[in-house]
Amino acid sequence: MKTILDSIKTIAVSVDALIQEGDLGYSTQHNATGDTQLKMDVAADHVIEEALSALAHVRAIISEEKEDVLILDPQAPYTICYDPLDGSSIVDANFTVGAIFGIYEGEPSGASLITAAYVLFGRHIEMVSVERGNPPVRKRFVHGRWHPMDQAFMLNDKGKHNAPGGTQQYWPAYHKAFIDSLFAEGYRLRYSGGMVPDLHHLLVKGGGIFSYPATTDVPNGKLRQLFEVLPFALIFEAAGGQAIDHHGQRLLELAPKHHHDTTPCFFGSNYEINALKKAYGIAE
Ligand code: P6P
Repeated sequence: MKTILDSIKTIAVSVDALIQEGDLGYSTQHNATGDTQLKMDVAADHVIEEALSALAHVRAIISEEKEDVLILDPQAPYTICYDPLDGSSIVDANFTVGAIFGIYEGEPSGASLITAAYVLFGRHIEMVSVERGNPPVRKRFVHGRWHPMDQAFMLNDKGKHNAPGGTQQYWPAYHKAFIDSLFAEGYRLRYSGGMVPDLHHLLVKGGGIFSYPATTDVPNGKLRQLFEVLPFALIFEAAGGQAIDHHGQRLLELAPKHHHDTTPCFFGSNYEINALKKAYGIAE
């Protein structure tokens, strides 16, 4: 696992250089979800594919930017699912974007996710990783070295920040009432449209809630299970928080039928997640 995480560290430097070069033009290609790809999306995906393909013990790699699975070694144990440039729609505004990696042992699912990592291409390159275990091994790579995260990035029981995703006009009424109730309690809005910085912000600030509900325009949610949702579910549970879907099921209990499946998702501190369950009529 160290080799894979060290490879992601090296990948981070290369992708950051692509972002700094800043070719914001659109390619002529579309990803599996139908989004038009930035040339930067395609270039970042290529960098990551090359780096991960050189690793041992990797059965397959699956990119959010590509329809198909790339099989490398059918006898190897690990499948790496990644979103090479999450939030590329906000990179032209010079917002912070990120990359997300899920390392699965066997068929990718919440249960087989063994390591999650994300990279932030912000003021400085930062990487956070969690290796499943009891306790989980949580590490942060910043300013050129790995830092153990004993008490850092642990969520308080209740936070102060509310990161509500999705198009509000398409939210169910009970979801809008829930979001408004948090603001009525004095929560501050912190939402950039980039999943990685928005969730990292909650981890750094000790809690709150990020929500991307089922909406009338995306009834199964927008965020992809294998590349985005499940890695952050592992990270948030390791930080003492909760990560559930709109039925109240732990996201780490999901098993997508297709590798591009999405899900409504909620990540956050216990108080906020329990309040959401109540608003959604989910029995505790
Ligand atoms: P919305 C970026 O496109 C992304 O996939 C995530 O990074 C982000 O959390 C979400 O979509 C934002 O979606 O519909 O709130 O703009």
